[in-house]
Amino acid sequence: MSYKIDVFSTAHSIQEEDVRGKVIVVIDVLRASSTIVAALVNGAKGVIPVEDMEAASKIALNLDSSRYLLCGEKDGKKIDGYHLGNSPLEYTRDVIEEKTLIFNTTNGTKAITRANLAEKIIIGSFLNLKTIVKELKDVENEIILLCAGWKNRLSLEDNLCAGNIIYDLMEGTLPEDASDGAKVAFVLYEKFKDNINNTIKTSNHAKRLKNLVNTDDVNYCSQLSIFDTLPELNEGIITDARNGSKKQNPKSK
Ligand code: 3SL
Repeated sequence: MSYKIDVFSTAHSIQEEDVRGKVIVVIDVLRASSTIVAALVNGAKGVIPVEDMEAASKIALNLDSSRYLLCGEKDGKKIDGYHLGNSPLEYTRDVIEEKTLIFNTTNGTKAITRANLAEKIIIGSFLNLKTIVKELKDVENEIILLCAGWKNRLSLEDNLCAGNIIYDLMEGTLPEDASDGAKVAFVLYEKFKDNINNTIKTSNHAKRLKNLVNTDDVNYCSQLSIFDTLPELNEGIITDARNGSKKQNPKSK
């Protein structure tokens, strides 16, 4: 089975014309996509990704304050006045169950909002990788793996995750005519596939986080396919598509 698949390495590298009609998987391993997965696993009603604090405040104004939480980070740190930061470990059931989370992060939620005009947007991470691959198996449209990166620079862990998705989707063989982005991610994954956790630990972003949080976040986000959540953005809110909101794949094989 062959797929048309490309990889963008930063949130800012993608333009409107790159996403139209495509199926987009947004990947921000450290930590936005992993946190979205954890939030849905632990019963959040939905996650509203926003580009910045202004957009977050506007949405909050129209919601009943007992039903939402303001969540996210700036430069890795919880934003002043927000309920939660961006550690997946904060998103425990007792805190977030049945809440709508307004989620604002430096790169991850920007990547999601930039993909807005895509045919379908799903959120990928190592935590739900197998489910993402299963979902992509049925896709006929072009697939874009949109890595969030960090402030317009490539992040190793996002590209590694993209490579893992491609590797599993293509069953370990990449066709010669694959895009450059797919080839780079695939080869990266092939090189490091037996040592994902340690490879992520050596990434720039993991080092950056080390000064802000302990290594538990990195260890948590490196776990492979422990959840079968399928976060999908529909009408501005991300929910688990397995719970009934699932849109048909635009063109299924
Ligand atoms: O950039 C982002 O969206 C975040 O995931 C970055 S951090 O892990 O919270 O620093």
